[in-house]
Amino acid sequence: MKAPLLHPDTRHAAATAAARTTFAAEVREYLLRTPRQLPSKYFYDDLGSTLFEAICRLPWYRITRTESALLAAHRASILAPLRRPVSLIELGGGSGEKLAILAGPPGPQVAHVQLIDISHAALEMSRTRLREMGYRSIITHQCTYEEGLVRAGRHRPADGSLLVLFLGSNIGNFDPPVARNLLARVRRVLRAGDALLLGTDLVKPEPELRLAYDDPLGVTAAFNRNLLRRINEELDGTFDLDGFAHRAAWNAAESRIEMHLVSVRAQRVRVGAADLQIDFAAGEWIWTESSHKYAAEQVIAEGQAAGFGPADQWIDERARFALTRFSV
Ligand code: AVI
Repeated sequence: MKAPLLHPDTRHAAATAAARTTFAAEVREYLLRTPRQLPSKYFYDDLGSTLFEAICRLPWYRITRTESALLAAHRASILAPLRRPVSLIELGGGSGEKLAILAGPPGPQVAHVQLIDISHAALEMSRTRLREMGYRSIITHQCTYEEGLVRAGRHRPADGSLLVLFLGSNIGNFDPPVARNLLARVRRVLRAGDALLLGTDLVKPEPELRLAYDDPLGVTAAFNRNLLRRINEELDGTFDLDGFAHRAAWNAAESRIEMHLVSVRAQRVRVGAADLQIDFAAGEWIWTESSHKYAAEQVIAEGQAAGFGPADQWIDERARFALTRFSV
C-alpha cells in the first residue's frame, strides 16, 4: 500500500515526535543500567554541536587541528592511487571543513560527494560549503551511518572509485564490537579499487588526555552537562545542573577516556517523558561517553579484520594522531 501523502510540516512533526519517543526510551534504558549511562550520540543538539565546535578550537584538544593539517599535507598521496573521478562519502562530518580540505575544487580528481549525518544542520553546513566551492553533484542522507552507507552504495556513479571518510576519531566513541561491525559495513558497500580513510586518535600520556577532555575553560564540562539540560528541556526532566560534576577518567585497561557526570550529593531526579524517578547517592555517576585511543598498528589490524586490504598510514607524532587509508 502506498504511504499517504502528508504535508511536510506534518511529516516533520511526526518525525520529531518519534525521535522524542526513542530518546525517552533510550534515556530510561541507559539510566537504569549499572553503572548508570547515557548514550553519547545525544550530546549533539544545536547547543551541544556548538559546544563541540568550540572544543575543537581549544588548545588542549588537538584532534581536529592535527587531522586537518595531515589532510592538507598529504592530500595528493591520499588520493593518488584512486581511480578518477573519486566520489567522496563522508560519515558524520559536522561542518564539512575537513572534507573540503581533502576534496579541493571540483574537477577530474574529485567530482561527486555524498554526506551521511543524523544532523540536518550539519548536512546543510557541509552542503553549503561544497556548493560555494563549486560542487554540483552533492547527495545528502539524513540517517544513521548504516542506513546511509546502503543508500550511498545505490547512488555510486558508474565510473571512478569511492573513498569513504570516517574522520575525527569518531570511531573511538563506539564500543569495540560496534566499531568493528561498522567497519565491516563500510567494507561491504565498497568494491575493488575503492578505499576507506579513517582518522583515529592514538594513545598518549595520560595528563595530555585528561587536559583534552577536562579543559581549564570548562567547555568540555559544559558539553557534558548540556546533555542533562537537554533531557530537562525535551523530556521533562528535573536534573539540577549544579548537582552533577564533570569528570574525565582514563581507563588504561580499556584504553579509553571515559566522561562521567558525578552526583555531588544525594538527590532525586525525575524524567517525566521516560517515566523515571532515580535517587542518586552522593558520588554516584552517569557514564556519558567513551573515547577509545589506539596503537597505530592496532588500527591497521582492526581494518584488516573487517575485510580491508593493504593500509597506508600518515601519523602526526607530536599530537599522536593517525590517518589510515585502507584499500579494497
Ligand atoms: C566526536 N568525538 C570524536 C569527540 C571525542 O574526542 O571523543 C567527542 C568529545 N568528547 C569530549 N570532547 C570531545
